Amino acid sequence: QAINPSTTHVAVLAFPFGTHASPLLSLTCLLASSAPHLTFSFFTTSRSNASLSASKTVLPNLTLYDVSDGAPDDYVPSPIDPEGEVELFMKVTPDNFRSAMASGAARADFIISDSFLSFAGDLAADVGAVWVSLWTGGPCSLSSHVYTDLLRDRVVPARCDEEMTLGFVPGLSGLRVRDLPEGVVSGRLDSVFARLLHTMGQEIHRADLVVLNTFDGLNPAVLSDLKTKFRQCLPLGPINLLAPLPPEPDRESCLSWLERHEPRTVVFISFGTIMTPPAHELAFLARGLESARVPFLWSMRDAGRAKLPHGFLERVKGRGLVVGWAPQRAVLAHRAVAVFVTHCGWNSVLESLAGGVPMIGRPFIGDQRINARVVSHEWGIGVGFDTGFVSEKAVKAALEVMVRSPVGEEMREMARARAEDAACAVDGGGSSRANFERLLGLICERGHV
Ligand code: U2F
Repeated sequence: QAINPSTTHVAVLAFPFGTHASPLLSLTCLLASSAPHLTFSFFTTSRSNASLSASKTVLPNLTLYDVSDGAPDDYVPSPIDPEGEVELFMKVTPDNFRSAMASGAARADFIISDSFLSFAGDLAADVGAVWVSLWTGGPCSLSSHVYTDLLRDRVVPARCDEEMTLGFVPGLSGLRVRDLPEGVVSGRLDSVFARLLHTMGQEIHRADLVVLNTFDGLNPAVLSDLKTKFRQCLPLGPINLLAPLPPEPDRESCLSWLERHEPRTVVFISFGTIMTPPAHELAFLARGLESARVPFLWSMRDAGRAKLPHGFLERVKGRGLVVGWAPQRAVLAHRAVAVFVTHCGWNSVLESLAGGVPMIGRPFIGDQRINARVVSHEWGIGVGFDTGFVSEKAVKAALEVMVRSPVGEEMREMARARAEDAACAVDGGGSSRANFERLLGLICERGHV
């Protein structure tokens, strides 16, 4: 598509793994539909483009482009080595983006990138563009990467107490060493992800604007500290409410199944797009669900089904529905759902919060432990299994507390209050809506920050 050089051109660069590209594309769709006279180009890998539901949105001023994923044609991603494909992809950056940008579209006036892609700062500088960096996770995990050097100085893994709290980092006093993403102070500090995130934490302040998928008031202390670190910091989330995606198809009739249940009685279970818990934990969870005798909806990929206890699906027929994919946002907004058993990926956390649903967290990797701790200890809307589902009895007890006890009801009340705050933030006059308008205004005026 030929682009008129006098039109402002916004190039958007996505990180194509996990649920990173999706919030970036929904924000891009909202910008493009709000500024029909500007041109937007969205760059990600062909597989990522194909998987994005918003990619089916047709906007005359938004074009999606494929960039190379660096993998050989016959490459099959390994479920036990998710870093493998990230490594292949990172090896071909930034040239894959540079060549796709050169072949497809006019010079960019704005580059909006996933914060993981720190090289976008140089790409923007090369062409004199404004660099907008979007952190798709929560503010506490961003802070752990911005303060990685300080954390490494203070926390010596060999001698450190995992329970030590992080009071020396502004806003993180409620977190413990054990909550930090691997690669910050523990695990392999030279892994692809550890290096990528360390660089990100050092480079992000160069961005003209940092956009966050959170809202004012949700984690006030850490947010006010981050605001001092960046030239401009615009929290405009939850993006799932600000710029809602088209509804997910409900191929396995989850919503009509939920309709048949009383309000706040169903347990929803999903561990996101990357993780499947180990077999022994799935067995504890399945048996806990069986013995608590609660209705449940479980989104489970094929890898999980094979690990379920023998005869489980037959025994729970009628009470439990196990599906390959659920329309999660709509499920969490449904009044029948009482609690969400989650890995605490940031999108899932925000979707649960938006639906006023408290959580039972079983975090695995990256930012998930921080998110789980924030949910349970800072917002008070969940309980956590941070060392895994350890027994059927523990699972049953957590389910009973969350579904049937006054404690669970109290947490639902608090979650509903958070949901109202989130809805107000994106509503007209709310802080996230105002920050979105500010971003839009800057882009429309081709303004420099
Ligand atoms: C990575 O997270 P994930 O992709 O594993 O998890 P989430 O951020 O929670 O996003 C999962 C999305 O998939 C949707 C769900 C979320 O929007 O609504 N979904 C669905 O619609 N139906 C299903 O049956 C199952 C999921 C990473 F692992 C995390 O640590 C990060 O926090 C995250 C964001 O950076 O990316």
